[in-house]
This record gives sequence, C-alpha cells and structure tokens, in this order.
Amino acid sequence: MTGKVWSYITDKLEREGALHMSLLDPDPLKMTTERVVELAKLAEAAGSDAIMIGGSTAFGIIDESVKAITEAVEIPAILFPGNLTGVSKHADAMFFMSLLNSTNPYWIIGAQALAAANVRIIGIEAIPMAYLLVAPGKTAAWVGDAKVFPREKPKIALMYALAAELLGFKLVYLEAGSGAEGNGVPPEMITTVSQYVDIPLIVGGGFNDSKSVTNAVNAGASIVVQGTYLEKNVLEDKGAGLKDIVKALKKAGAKRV
Ligand code: 1GP
Repeated sequence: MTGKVWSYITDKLEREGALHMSLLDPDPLKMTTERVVELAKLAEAAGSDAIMIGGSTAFGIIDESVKAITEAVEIPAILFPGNLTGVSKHADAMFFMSLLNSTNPYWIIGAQALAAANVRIIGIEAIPMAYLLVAPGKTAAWVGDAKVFPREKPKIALMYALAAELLGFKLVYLEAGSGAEGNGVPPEMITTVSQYVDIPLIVGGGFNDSKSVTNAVNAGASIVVQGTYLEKNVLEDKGAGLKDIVKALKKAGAKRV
C-alpha cells in the first residue's frame, strides 16, 4: 500500500498525532450537490484533513457530487461506500471495507468481490479497512446485518480489531452508527483496542462536540469522523464550531507525537 492518499494519512498522523475526517452523504433526499460542495469547502477551511463520501443508504448516483467535491477542495476525497453504488472513479481513494462483525457474508466479502474488478479497472487507490459496528450501530448495523459489539465489552472489539490487523487491514474503524448522539464509541473500548492494535484506529458515530472528540483522541483514536455535526451546524455558523473542534483534536493529537 503506497498510494498517495495512504501516504498522506500516515505522514500526517506521524506529524500531528490525530486526524479529523468529515463525512458527507450526498443523498439527494436531504442534500443537493451545491450544499455538499459548500460543506466540503467549509470543512476544509475549518482544518478537517479529508472528506469521506458515502452512507449506509444509497439514493441516486454519487458521481456528480464526488466530481464536484474533488474539484472544489484540495484535501483528499475518500469514498466510504455502503454498497456497490458507492464507487466512483472521481474520488482520490476509497476505503475498501469489510464489515467483519456482520452475520451476512455479503457484507464481509460478497460486495467486495463484486466491486473488485471495477475498482481495479478505474484504478482508484483502495485502502483496506476493517469496519466494526458497536451498539447502537444505527442504520449501518441494520443494513449490514451486524452482530454489534455490546458497549460494555471492549475485549470483543479488541479480538476483532486484532484479527483485522493480522489479516492485513491497514485501518480499523469502530463505528457506533451515524447519529449515535451521546452513545459514541466508549472511551474504554477505544483505549483497550488502541493499546494492543498497531494499525490506526478510526472512530465515528455520535461525536458532536470538542469534548467527545478530544476524549476519543485521548483514549487512543487516531482519526475521528464527524458527519451529523457537519450537516447540522457547518452551513449555519460557516464552520466556526468545526474549526474549534478540529483545533481541540489537533491539540490532543500533538500530545501523542
Ligand atoms: C457514520 O461515523 C460516521 O458512519 C459519522 O457519524 O453522523 O454521528 O457523525 P455521525
């Protein structure tokens, strides 16, 4: 794995200790292309390190939004596909994900096998990522037939994250589900996993303020993802709140460098 985006992530992690990623779901039921582009620009201006594009429910074709985002921002636009519909040749890279705690092989290897030839042909950089769902798991857990990790069982998450590393995944993502407000990935689980797992740990789902984001970094997360926060606040305050959150995250990250 020596792609440009992977190098960007690992170099920046080495220098800054922690990264922020902004998740945008270009779902036409709630978002226009113009709005998604505006959000991406404000996220970049606020200091977010990358734009992730995707979601568990897929409506419409993402190509147009992905193209418009990559034209509007310098930071990498990385696909976060919920299914085959989440692939676009316009992105800078994609998280090539396997939902390891799904009970349905389709989400572990079926969708990936169906997408692989297309991914190879379009030549997009694929970054292998283990995707692990923690309760409540929200829509992602429902769609992905996941056996979510109980919140008070960090060792179960650790077992899966370690297995992911040994299987060769480059990143492991602990996901509480988009909109898991007040129920993000528990800090104890982040600590347990990051203590024993060497690949970078991404966390997401329910991180809605500086405190929860810095707590996650202090607990050992390398990358924190925010989606709902952006949708709810960034257009209204022109990214001022997000800028504070990213600043707090970088301060917490700097302690780990
Ligand atoms: C969802 O982890 C991401 O896949 C983001 O979650 O929308 O709660 O920030 P939020």
